[in-house]
Amino acid sequence: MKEQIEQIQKEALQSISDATDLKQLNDIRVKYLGKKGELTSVLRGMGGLSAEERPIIGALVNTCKEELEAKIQEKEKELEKLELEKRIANEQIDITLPSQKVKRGSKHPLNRVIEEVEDLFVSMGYDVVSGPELETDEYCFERLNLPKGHPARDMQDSFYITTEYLLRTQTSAVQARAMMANEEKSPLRVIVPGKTFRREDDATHSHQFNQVEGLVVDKNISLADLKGTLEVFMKKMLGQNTELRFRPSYFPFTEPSYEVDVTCFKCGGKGCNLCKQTGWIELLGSGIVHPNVLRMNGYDPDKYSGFAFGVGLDRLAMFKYGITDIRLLYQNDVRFLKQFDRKDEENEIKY
Ligand code: FA5
Repeated sequence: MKEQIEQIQKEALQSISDATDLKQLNDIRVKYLGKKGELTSVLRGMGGLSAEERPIIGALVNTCKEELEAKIQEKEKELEKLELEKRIANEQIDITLPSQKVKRGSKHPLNRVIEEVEDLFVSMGYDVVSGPELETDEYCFERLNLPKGHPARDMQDSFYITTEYLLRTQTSAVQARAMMANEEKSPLRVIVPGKTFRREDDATHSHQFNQVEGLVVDKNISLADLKGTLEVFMKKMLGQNTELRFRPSYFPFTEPSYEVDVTCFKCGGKGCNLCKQTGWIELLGSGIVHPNVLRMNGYDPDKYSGFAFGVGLDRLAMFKYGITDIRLLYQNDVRFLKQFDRKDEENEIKY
């Protein structure tokens, strides 16, 4: 029996020393020291020994057990330390590696145009102001010389929410707001970019679109100021060779009034389906602020005059980027939007 114990001890010590992970070590513990383990079964077989042999063998088994337990504990610590080192090594981050490329979207063409327009006018000393998209009849029409029942209201097919509230059809609503908000009735120079809404839908008309309103009120403002401003504006946005056509028109809030057309970018002026064979596309409405509008909003028309314009920003984006259908601007088609990725913008965020 003594040899059997020594044999078990030898084998067990060898297995403990060979163990490479904690699971293996636990299996060894069960195999030799567990309830059904090899040493335990030796103890069970001691019944057949003589009274003299029993304490000797008993002591031998116990010493062997103690030695194996001590060795297992020692090995356990060693393996735990190794596993920790391995884990730390695996989790190590090489901070010198280049980072993964961050996937970024691109700026929407409309936002690009709005930002460009804002930058230009801010550089000319204008303030950028805003007003509500859900507007009152009073500000959208009445304060702009368009009383209830005025036939010119038919020029814009409106989305009325109640009899008093509508989705604003034009950023001109903010003309009245800006004049009313200026309590000192001092000179004004503002632009108003924003969403507008009308019941229209085709390749150049959307039910939701964007306009930028411009309003200047000061002493001695004339048509020359309006023309000069629009020339600078359009040439900056669409290129120095851009041709403008001032066409007499009618808006109840300006007198005289002009619609401004730009050469059709698709056919270069020859006539096509986009420009309805005219060679021109209408881009904005403008004029000299009507004295009634100045008066209704607290300015003395004998002292002050002004000019105003309202530009379709969607149309401007279409010109600038050669987009032939306005609806593309609202469909969020990634294939369309991806075309506006720009290298210089990729460098804006540095990692
Ligand atoms: C107006 O909205 C006037 N408030 C403009 C104005 C302002 C005149 C200040 C005088 C003084 P009009 O309805 O023409 O005018 O629209 C102006 C521009 O908005 C148009 O030239 C066009 O570029 C754009 N626009 C109008 N309707 C739509 C539409 N449904 N979809 C896209 N763009 C449109």
